[in-house]
Amino acid sequence: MTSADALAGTVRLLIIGPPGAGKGTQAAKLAQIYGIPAISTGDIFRANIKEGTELGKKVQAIVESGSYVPDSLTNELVRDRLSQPDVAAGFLLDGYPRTPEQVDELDRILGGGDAGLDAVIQLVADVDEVVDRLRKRALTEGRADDTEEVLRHRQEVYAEQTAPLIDVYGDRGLVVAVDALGAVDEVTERIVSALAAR
Ligand code: B4P
Repeated sequence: MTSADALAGTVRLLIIGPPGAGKGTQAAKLAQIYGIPAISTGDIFRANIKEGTELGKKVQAIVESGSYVPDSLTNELVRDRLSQPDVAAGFLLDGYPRTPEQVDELDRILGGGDAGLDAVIQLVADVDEVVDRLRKRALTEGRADDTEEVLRHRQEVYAEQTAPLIDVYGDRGLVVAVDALGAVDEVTERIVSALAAR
């Protein structure tokens, strides 16, 4: 049985964790394994900034400061993305929802019941480790929001606004917590096994 067979049918996943936990890294691998698109709001914002679109101009300063883009802009973007035909067999959300208002909006978009999320993958990682990863990325990719001061701010914003969502999804019985430390492939294997065991 393949990993995708283990999750037969439509697969709607969310990956959540502090900045630097490896969400984007794991999302790309899981999308390939399950044959579903990974939807990263961070990537969509960065692509718009790079292309100089209207949206990109609106969000550039916010993203580069490490704060969250207003829910109104983010929700509209995700609503539109989840109306595209390629999500029919499922999707993996990376970095959305990040606030309680975004959770409510996602519930509205998915319509609840059987069409809701199947599982929420929580990447668990120590702050020192993730800050170290992001410092390394600052050197290799030069991302504008990976500077020391912005990194600290992003960790704080995550702790205040996004960490509480784990309890919200925990109460729904959806959270699968996975240790995010170790080699990239090991972490992927842990996630796939944990999802198959549900
Ligand atoms: P994101 O793009 O989601 O940024 P992030 O939290 O840092 O996650 P990222 O995917 O980059 O890091 P990852 O852990 O994969 O968001 C950026 C900004 O966009 C936000 O600050 C905000 O302004 C805005 N935004 C996005 N979504 C929003 C929303 N819903 N609402 C409002 N605003 C929103 O990887 C980090 C590094 O670790 C990588 O360099 C990787 O190579 C490395 N790594 C990964 N796994 C590893 C492993 N196992 N071992 C060693 N290194 C590893």
